[in-house]
Amino acid sequence: MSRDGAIRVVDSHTEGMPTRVVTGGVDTLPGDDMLARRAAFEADHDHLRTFLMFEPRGHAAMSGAILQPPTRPDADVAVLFIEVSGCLAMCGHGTIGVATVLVEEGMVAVTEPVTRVRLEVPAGVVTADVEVVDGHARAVTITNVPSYVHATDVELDVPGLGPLVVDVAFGGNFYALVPADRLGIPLEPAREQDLIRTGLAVIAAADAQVAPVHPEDDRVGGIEHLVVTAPGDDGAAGGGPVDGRAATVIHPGWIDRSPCGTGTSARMALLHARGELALDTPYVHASFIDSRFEGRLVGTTEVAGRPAVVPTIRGRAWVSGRAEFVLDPSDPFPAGFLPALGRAPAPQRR
Ligand code: PYC
Repeated sequence: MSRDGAIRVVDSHTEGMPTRVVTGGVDTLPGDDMLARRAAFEADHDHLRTFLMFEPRGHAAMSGAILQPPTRPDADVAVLFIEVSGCLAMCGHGTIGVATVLVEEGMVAVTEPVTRVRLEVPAGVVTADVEVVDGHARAVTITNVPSYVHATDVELDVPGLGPLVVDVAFGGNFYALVPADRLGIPLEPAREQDLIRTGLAVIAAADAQVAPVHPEDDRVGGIEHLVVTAPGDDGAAGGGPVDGRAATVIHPGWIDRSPCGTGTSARMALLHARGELALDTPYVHASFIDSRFEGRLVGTTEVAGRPAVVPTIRGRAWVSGRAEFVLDPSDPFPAGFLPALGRAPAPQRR
């Protein structure tokens, strides 16, 4: 896997959140499944992630997906999700971005009105039903991995904040969830830095004090995300009514521009467990920039004996560019830098 060869990407954004889809230039990773391949990538190729995600080629809220051949017969394409924070087990906005790119670039057989793509991700297999009109992707509904509540009303001791009660749920990744009014910070873009500062303290406390591990695979665990929630409203500012609002704070320091597909799944699992969201009921979730996903719980199931739900998330992505990334041997920043996240722009090679 050479970084000196060109890496081909198709850039997209899902409801405002980027997915840089790597379509060529990265070899097939070793490993029997996508969690093993994720471990191999983290051990030997993480420089490719920082090369593509960090500045000057990316930015503090960059995220992406590396396409791979599947390891299992029930999937069409495999995906490794990369972002500034690391490699995710699952990513909802990224899945919508990947499915859109596969259709728009003609990388799968496209059928109208719906093209179904089965994607193998580290957390399992998710299906993406792409609504296609005149050859173009108009919206994508993903059926996520089973989601469940890990713990409710956990009292954390958050340094600098004191005791804080949160819930923890799994929606493809583990999420801590807390109402914004409990933090005393409104979900406004102008309060982004306050949300990030406080959110990171809560994430660190939740990760250390709850330390969740998926009961079916201990390679999936830890908390790197916090969904700061707010109730629904009539959408008077435009865009129509919503059932809930959220800002998803992500380690090491950014906020999802989309309503976060896996975070929406975790929130819907929690609402269902509380008797506040019935099956087959649309749940419109708005991000902190007011972009929307429509979630829905389409069934119940079990995860290692725990009650779980099957969420779907419907949203839209747009292709925004096509590029080839190359590394000039004299480029002093082969692994990128990210001052916003404390990764200093010190030259890494001269
Ligand atoms: O949409 O699931 C999501 C997601 C995870 C991290 C950023 N977006």
